[in-house]
Parts: sequence; C-alpha cells; structure tokens
Amino acid sequence: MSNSTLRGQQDLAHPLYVYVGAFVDELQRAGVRNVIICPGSRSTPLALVFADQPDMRVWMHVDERSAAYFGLGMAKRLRQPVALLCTSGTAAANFMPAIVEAKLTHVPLLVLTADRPHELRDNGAPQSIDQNRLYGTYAKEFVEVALPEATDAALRYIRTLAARAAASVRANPAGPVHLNFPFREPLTPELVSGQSLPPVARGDAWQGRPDNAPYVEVQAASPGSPAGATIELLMEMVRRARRGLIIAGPHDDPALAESVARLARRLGYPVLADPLSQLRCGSHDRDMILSSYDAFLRIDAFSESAQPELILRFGAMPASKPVLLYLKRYASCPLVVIDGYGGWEEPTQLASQLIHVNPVALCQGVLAALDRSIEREEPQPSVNQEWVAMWREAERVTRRTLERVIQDFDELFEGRVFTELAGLLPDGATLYTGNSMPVRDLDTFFGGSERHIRFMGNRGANGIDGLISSALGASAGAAESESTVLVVGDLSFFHDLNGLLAARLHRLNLTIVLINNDGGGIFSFLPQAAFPEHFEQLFGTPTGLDFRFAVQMFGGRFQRVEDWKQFREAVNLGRATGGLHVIEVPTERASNVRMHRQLWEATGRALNERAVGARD
Ligand SMILES: Cc1ncc(C[n+]2csc(CCOP(=O)(O)OP(=O)(O)O)c2C)c(N)n1
Ligand SMILES: [Mg+2]
Repeated sequence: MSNSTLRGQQDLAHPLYVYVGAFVDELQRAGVRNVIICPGSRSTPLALVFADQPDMRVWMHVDERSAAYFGLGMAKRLRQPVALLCTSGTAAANFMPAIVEAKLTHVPLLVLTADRPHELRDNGAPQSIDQNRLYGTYAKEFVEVALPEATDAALRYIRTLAARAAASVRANPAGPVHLNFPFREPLTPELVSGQSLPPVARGDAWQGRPDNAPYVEVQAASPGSPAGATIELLMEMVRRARRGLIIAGPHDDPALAESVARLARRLGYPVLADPLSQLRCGSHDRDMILSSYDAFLRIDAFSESAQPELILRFGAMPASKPVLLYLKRYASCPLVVIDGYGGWEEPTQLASQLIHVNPVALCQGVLAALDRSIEREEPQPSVNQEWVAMWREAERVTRRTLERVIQDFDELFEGRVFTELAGLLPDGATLYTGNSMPVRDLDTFFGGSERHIRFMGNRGANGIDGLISSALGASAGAAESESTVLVVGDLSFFHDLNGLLAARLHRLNLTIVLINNDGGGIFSFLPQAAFPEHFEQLFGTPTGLDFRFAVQMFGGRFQRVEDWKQFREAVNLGRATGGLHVIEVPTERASNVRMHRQLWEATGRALNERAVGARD
C-alpha cells in the first residue's frame, strides 16, 4: 500500500496499522475498488488506511442506512464487491435494511463494522452493542476478527481473511459477508519519529505476495468439472516446478487413490499420504506414495535439503505436525489447496491458491491436459529423477529403520500395534483409529499394503468420545465377511463404555485393540510434561480400571496380551470367531515417549549415514 499521506501523521509501523494495512492491501489485490465510509471514531484505523490506498475510491455518507443502500446499488451495477465501513453501535444496526436486500438479491457487499474490544462489551461502555452476528442469517458469513497484532502469524491470518472474504461475497450465490473488527485505543498511535519498521513487519506476510498478487487466489470451479482456466493455471505451475510434492490428507473418495497416483507418477511428485487419505493401501500404483514422512521430516538435515517449488494439497489437513512445520519452513513455496467441499480446509494460512473443485475431476483434468499437450508436441514437464529418488530413499531408509528398531524393544511398544496390524488385516478390512496417540502412531507405523484397507477416524473435531459406538456403527455397515478393527486408548475406551451395548444388542463383530497406558499418554509428549507437580492430576489422569469386567459385562471376550505372538493370535481369533473382542495391550506412558524418541533418533542417524537429502 502507499503510505503517502499517512506517513508523517501516523506511525505506520505500529502493529495496529501494519495489521489494518495488510487487510486493506489484500482487499485491493482481490479487486475491491470502492468503499462507502460513514464517519466515526472506532473505525478510524480502517478509514485512514482506506483513504490512503490510491486504488480504492472512498465514498462518504453520514447516514449509515443510506450509505448501505448506496453501496448496494453500486455493487449491483458493477457486479463487483463493494465494502461498507462504519463505527460501533447503532451505526452498524442502520446497515441492516440494505443487507437484507443484498442477501435476497445476491449482491456482494463486504460489511466492515468497527467494535469495542472485549473488555468494553456488555458493561455499560458507551456506544457498545452486541455486534456478534448482528445481521443474523442475512449475512452469508460472520467473522469476529482478531485484535490487531503485527506478528507473522497474525498478518498471514488477516491477509487470508481479506482474500477469503472478498471471494466469499462473490461465491455463488453472492451476498453480504460481515467482518466485525475490535479496535483498542489508542486508535491513532503517535508518531515515533525515525522509528523503522519492526523486524516482523519486514517478513513475507507483511509484504504480501510478489507482483501485487493476492495472498490467496480463490478459484471456484464447478464441482464436477474444473474450468479450463483452473487446469491452465495448474499446467502452468507444474510446467515450471521440477521439485513438486503432493500432500494428501483425510479424504473418503475411493477414486482419489488411482487418480492422484497417476498424476504423481506423471509429474514425478512424491505423495505424503495421511492414512485417512485412503492412498496407502490398495491395488493402485503405490510407488510414489510415502508413509513415513512424520519420522523423516523431523530430521532437520532432510527437510532443509528438500526445498519444494510447488505443493499440491488434497483433502483435509493431515494429522502430522512435521508436515505442518515443513509447510511453514517453506512458507513462500506456492501451495495449492484443492478443497472439494467449497469450504476453507486450510488452517496453515499459507495457501497461495485455493480451488473449490472435486479433486478426482481435477487430477483427471490435468492428466488429460498433459495428454493433449503431448499430441500438440508442446514442452512437457520433465520428471526430476533426483528429487524423486531423494524422497523415496528417505522413505525406504526410515521404514526399514523403524521396523528394525521396533523389533529390539523388550517392552510392548504402542506403535507396533500398527506394524503388526499392517501385516494381519485382510483385504476389505476397516481399521477405525481413535484420537490421541493411536491416530499419530497409525500415521507413522502403518506403512501400506496391496490389500484394500479402509481407514476411518473421527478427525473432524478429534474427540476421544464416541469411538466405540462409531466403530460399531462402521461394523454394522460392513458385510459379514469384512473385519472391523478399532484401535483406541484407555481413556477413549472408558469414555464410551456404554457404547459396548450395541455390540450385544445387534450381534456385531468388532475387534478392539485397547492400548492401556493408564491415562492420557499424549500429554507426556507435550511441554506440560515438564511440570511434574500437577502433571498426573491434570493431564496423566490414570483411572486404574480393570476393563476386563466391563467387557465381560457386555458379553465380550477380553484378552490382555504379553507379547506380539499373543497379539497376533488374538487378532486372528477375533476374526475367526466374530462377536466382540477386546485385546488389551498394556503399556507404560513414560517408556512410550522414550521409545518414540529413540526411533526418531535412529531415523536421523540412518538418514545422515546415507546422507539422504544432502546430495542436492
Ligand atoms: C471428548 C474429549 N475430551 C477431552 C479431549 C482432550 N484429550 C485429547 S487426548 C486425551 C487423552 C486421551 O487418552 P487415551 O485415549 O488413553 O489415549 P493416549 O493419549 O493414552 O494415547 C484427552 C483427554 C478430547 N480430545 N476429547
Ligand atoms: Mg491412554
């Protein structure tokens, strides 16, 4: 943004103005050109920055009701989003009639209301009304915007929010979107003469994307068939990027595996496949599908050398934290998120493109475009063999190391449940996995197989409740010959003990692997573990329960195993006899953390010895 008139009057390096400046800059990049402003004090930061933005035309109106109708008429005539801005209180309420009309006639109005900060709400402070969802169902979306901050994370957030809101008012059916901005005084912080921008303001997020590009380019292709322009955009990107990567998160369309695998092979883009993407198992080409990234992306030397030029992400956000950190490390790498649901499954605030399209249709569209370009003898994206080899070598070394070191553990190791199940589950089985450590261990320790295994989990809200019932529901939906196995922690098991009744009532087949570390094992991996005084009471929360009696009460068979041979026999027995089987794997929280760390260290050593990743 140009700071022409404001410089000298305002300290633009102040976090408030860095933040609001990023927001307005992003609206401008998204094509918003007109803002209707009504006078007021609380809205000062936005008003000043809008007035200072040379590509933005400011239209002043005293009466908010007329202002909003004026904006409505303009947005209708232009078929373009128009922004409205007012101060807090009844000013905002006066926007209502035009917002109603905009909703009913699909007019893209971006409604910005300034508000008191949270400490001045509902306590008699002047000009303060409840502005949360003020326009009710007449706004397509409402966002209570975060208080201004100039951290990198906050600036990514506010840029993403602006791009998203500008796309959302336009998205079919167009209509009003309401953003409520709390501002804390001082609203015009004083100039500190000679002060330079704080370091964070010089980061990527403050600058925005190069060449005045939007922070996130939102493409709403029709769900069934991606528009030609979307395919063209991707073709242009893949032609340029020789170090490409695909990340596949939770997704339940069985057709995705085949098309992503073909695209990956064709482009030479390795695929980091979350188990719930359904890409790890099956008869499709699995050469490019990687499953041990959660371990090898922790190794700094590897991640450092694996700088990508393009990332395509399908499905929801994967569970793996190292994947998230890898994305953050390469924050300026183009990240294309393909979101088939038309929402915003992009929590990283790093996406440069967000495409609302069916992922299978998109892969097929790109593959067809690649075929056509061969026929036309156009230059082809060439596979970067060295890049592919580096990732596959990391995968091979890591998987081998994990499997070898796991064999040497004397105690029962929680992760081994999944290496064992990978060998035991028959074709057509469903593996339901509980939250907390089980879903993370599934990610690291269940490689892949040619057999079709359906992976399920409750990863929408990640609750530790209802897992027994969910898995029993899945079992009820399966054919008699298809096994269903649930792997769940002891607190999750306790949480849904009542759910066991359904197995008895409906004569269902379910094998439950109950990983019993007597409490919340996940917390031992978190910084809370460094506070031993209250750790067990608040986080560890052991119950000391013997679940045998509960299982027997519900008519199930309970077996506590002492070694992996017994485990294998128990899983096979469950399959052979049907009914409800609970196999308890007793483990210990402290040693579980130790063994995980040993595995990550061993992976690091093995990769470093082979200098995987170091060659380019
Ligand atoms: C309904 C619900 N309550 C609380 C939480 C917070 N929480 C996340 S993991 C966890 C501990 C789970 O323990 P357990 O099921 O034994 O798995 P472990 O951590 O031992 O692998 C808790 C309490 C949650 N996710 N859902
Ligand atoms: Mg537990």
